[in-house]
Amino acid sequence: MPTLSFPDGFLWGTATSSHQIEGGNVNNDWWDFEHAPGTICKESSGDGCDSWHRWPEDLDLLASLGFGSYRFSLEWSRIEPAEGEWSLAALDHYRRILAGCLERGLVPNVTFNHFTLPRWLAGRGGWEAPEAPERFARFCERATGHLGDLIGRACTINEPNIVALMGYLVTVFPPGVSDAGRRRAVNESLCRAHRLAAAAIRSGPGEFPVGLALSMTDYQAVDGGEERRDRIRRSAEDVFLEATAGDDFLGIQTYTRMEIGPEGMRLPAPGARITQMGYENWPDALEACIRRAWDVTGGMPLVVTESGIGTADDTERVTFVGQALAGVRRCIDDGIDISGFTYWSLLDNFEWTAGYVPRFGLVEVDRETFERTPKPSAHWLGQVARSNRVELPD
Ligand code: GCO
Repeated sequence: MPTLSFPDGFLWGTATSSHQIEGGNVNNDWWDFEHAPGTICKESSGDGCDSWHRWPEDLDLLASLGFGSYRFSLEWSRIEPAEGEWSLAALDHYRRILAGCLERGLVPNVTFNHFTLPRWLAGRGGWEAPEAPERFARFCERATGHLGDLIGRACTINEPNIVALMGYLVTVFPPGVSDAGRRRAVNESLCRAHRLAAAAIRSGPGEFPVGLALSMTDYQAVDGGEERRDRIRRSAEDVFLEATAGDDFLGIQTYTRMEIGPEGMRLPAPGARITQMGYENWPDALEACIRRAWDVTGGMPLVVTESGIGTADDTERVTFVGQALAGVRRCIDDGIDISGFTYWSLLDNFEWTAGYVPRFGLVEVDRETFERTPKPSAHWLGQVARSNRVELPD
């Protein structure tokens, strides 16, 4: 059995986001999107995994499994429920989670925005509102003032490229429109929001790395699709990679590859292995995206802030992660500065329009009792984290 060891200090963690696990986030744009008449959302986020109440259990699990870090997000709509009105109780709640991480030896990686916007801002046009980047930066400043001394690492915005693409072109995120010009404008607004937010977070208490969490896909040109691929990749990734100049690190979030011919994106070939998300099971995508991020940013320090698979077959999860990690190890061998791997996700949770169907979790959650049951993959990856080594099947 081949064994891959990782450098000392390599950080193993898992990730979640507020709207996907907390439950009861009724004051944001996603809640409205889930409940709109004729919505394409499969179901309401509802109670989530009830992590608003059960977070100590989540942290206990993580620590006892052997992980060293936890990535979670702040719910803006709870902290600033109306414009300029700050909930100290909500900030204290997140402060307790941060302290809970530190008590258990988990490095807390805080995401300031993971897809959801407070209703008051969404009502004014969300990221299209001219004041949105400044309002976001003000939120970051306020939250960092309350929490910064306990933060271990910060991501400003989660996958801004997906927010713009899915919300303003593909129609599966709020506000559900398809308009290339508006998508471009939202791209710009999000890049600006990232830069203002990074500066705001840096100016507060605490000393920790600040960066962006970017969704990256292994876009592969086929049959002469190079030009088309480059065009797609430019607005989907490159404009954001450029906006990371001056950051402390880049968070890479990769799930799959996509083949692009001269006519555009292709569906997976017949016979390809498909995940519950409808895209291909292609673990090597992670290595390709790490290498590209390293090249395009001219050597920015990297962390995998998300990678994982939606599957009902937990054995497939272990195989997928093992193969993805072999790619990470090859990148390290080639001198790429990559210092952590964060599995998406700790829990089976609310997967946006797809509801609770896709199973990304290392831990199963009973939908009625909220009881958590670690899957074999949780023990496997926890052991990897503990030993800093991966035993790959032959
Ligand atoms: C994203 C988000 C997560 C998803 C995960 C699985 O990458 O889209 O960060 O919220 O749940 O990616 O699709």
